[in-house]
Amino acid sequence: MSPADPHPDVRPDSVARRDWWKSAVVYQVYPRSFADSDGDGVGDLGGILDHLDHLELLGVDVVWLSPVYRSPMVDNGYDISDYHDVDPLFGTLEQLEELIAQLHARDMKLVMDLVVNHTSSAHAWFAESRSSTDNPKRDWYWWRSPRPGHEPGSPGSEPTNWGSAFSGPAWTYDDHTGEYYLHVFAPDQPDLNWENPEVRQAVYAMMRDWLDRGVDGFRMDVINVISKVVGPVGDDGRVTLPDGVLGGERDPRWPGVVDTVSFADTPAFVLNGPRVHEFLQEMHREVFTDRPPGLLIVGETPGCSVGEAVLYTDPSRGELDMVFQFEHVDLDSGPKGKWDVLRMTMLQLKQSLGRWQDGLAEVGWNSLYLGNHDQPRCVSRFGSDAPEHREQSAKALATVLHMHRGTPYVYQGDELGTSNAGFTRLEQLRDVESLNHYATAVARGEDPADVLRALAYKGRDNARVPMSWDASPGAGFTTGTPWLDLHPLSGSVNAAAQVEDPNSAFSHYRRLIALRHAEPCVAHGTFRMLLADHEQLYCFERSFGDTRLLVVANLSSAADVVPDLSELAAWSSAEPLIASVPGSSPPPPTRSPPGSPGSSVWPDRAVWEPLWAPSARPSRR
Ligand code: TEU
Repeated sequence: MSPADPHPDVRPDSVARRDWWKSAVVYQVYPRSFADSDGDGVGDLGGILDHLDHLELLGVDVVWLSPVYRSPMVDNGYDISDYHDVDPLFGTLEQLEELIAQLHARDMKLVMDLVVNHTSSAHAWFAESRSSTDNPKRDWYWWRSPRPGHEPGSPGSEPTNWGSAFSGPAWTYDDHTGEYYLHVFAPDQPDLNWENPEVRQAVYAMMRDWLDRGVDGFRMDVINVISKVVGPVGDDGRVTLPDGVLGGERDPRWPGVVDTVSFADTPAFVLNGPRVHEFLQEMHREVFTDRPPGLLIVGETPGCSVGEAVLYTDPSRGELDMVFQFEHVDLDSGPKGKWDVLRMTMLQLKQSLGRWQDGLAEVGWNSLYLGNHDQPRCVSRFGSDAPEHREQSAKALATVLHMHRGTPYVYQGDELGTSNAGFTRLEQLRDVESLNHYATAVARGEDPADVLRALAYKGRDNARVPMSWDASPGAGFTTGTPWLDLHPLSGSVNAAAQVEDPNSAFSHYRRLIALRHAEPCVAHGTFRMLLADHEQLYCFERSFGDTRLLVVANLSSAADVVPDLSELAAWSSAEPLIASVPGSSPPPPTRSPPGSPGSSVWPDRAVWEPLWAPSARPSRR
């Protein structure tokens, strides 16, 4: 290290070992919807193995595989009944091992999704726990007595007044032993009791087994929910869980979930709980210490503030490498929650992401995402999926995301500019969250058409529509009947139509990913927002040593918005590096010459439109 080196911690040798994921791009595969190799209409491991060329061509470094473990599939695999095996719906353990080997042979890594806040109610641990009040595993889950003075099992007799993220109370009564168990999500997803050291050791042992099998890390589902707020030990010798205030304020950190009309605000008792950092540090010690470098631990952390994220991702604390925060995907949630859809502005998006860039500039690291299997399609939400704008909008959003400081995540299909599915009927939906919400909201008197409109805009099935590989009748996804209808645009918006086309969304993603690999400024440069108050342009500067990059994206629907060059005067002679405008795409980027005055990712145009035409807006303010 030379004394003059301004970035001693990111020299290439240490990058290769420790911080490799700063210059990496992750691709999320939702196996059920990726590719079906056996014609049963459901995607599987064989389908993923068939499409590794697509991932390699795109240039991604890591595959995050949503759960393929044995599961009753109440929540499409986020309800795991056996952590050590693959569900037959998806294939076999041998195929998973084959996938690991083939990804490694192509210089890609595999990060497994892992759900350890809860198991499936069909897991053997839960069967034992449920069997009797004195079973050794009874305390592996949260069992509590009915509220005194109430008929056990009747509404109001739940041990606390917490609501579940998937509608209804967070407790389910089990008349076999006359007690309730806690589930922050569906009743089929009982929460593990992380207060119990045996639970934690069982989880760590299972994680070590997967690392021994060659996986390269984990995406830890709702990992900041594992520590609950507990009260003093009660008469039954178990710690008490406190009631919340009914009708109180919703916790602004997790507006996405929980009906606070009927229930107290659960997030206050389960998010970023008192022992979460202790548990994560223990997990890190027990699972990752003494392993060769090259592993990745990313935590899904709804309701995580910038301050919490710094704690979770400060390398010196040994917890997580990066987190998925939810602030920007809750900008369109109103006071009544996720389905109370608000219009948001591009300025809000910019301010939110900008705050996270600043907040993690010195310590910690951002995961960068605009969509995943739980979110609507990013082009329909943050851009415009109008026919005349969709492709440009998708590209511009990609430019903005990939040029931020952090590790970008591409959700399957986003690289094709896939939009929302345009659901119009309840029968088109499959997701437990959406179906439960519809039933609950309509039962309490909401207009079914309004409820459906909100589900069509924000429902998770949007992201779960099968991948469009080609224009054939099954979209190249299946030869059978797909478990969820194919995308209405699969005939034109598909991989086959895009991979060879230099102006496609796919090629644009390719160039962005290649630029991150080639240009250290993208991975390691500082971030500075420009034109911070501009309502149409998303503009920022990255800087690293002698290299500077300018990113300008017009996220409005107006074609003629141009930056005020007096503010960007220093850039007037910069060479465009990547542009998403058809016909002007430059060749794949190369590293900028040392000492060059600057390279730019300019100009980049796209669109920003109101999310809803006024007449169709399901909820407003
Ligand atoms: O999601 C947790 C989460 O907070 C939300 O995104 C959730 O999906 C819901 O949409 C809130 O409204 C994780 C998984 O990503 C999700 O697929 C699972 O359903 C959930 O945990 C339970 O395991």
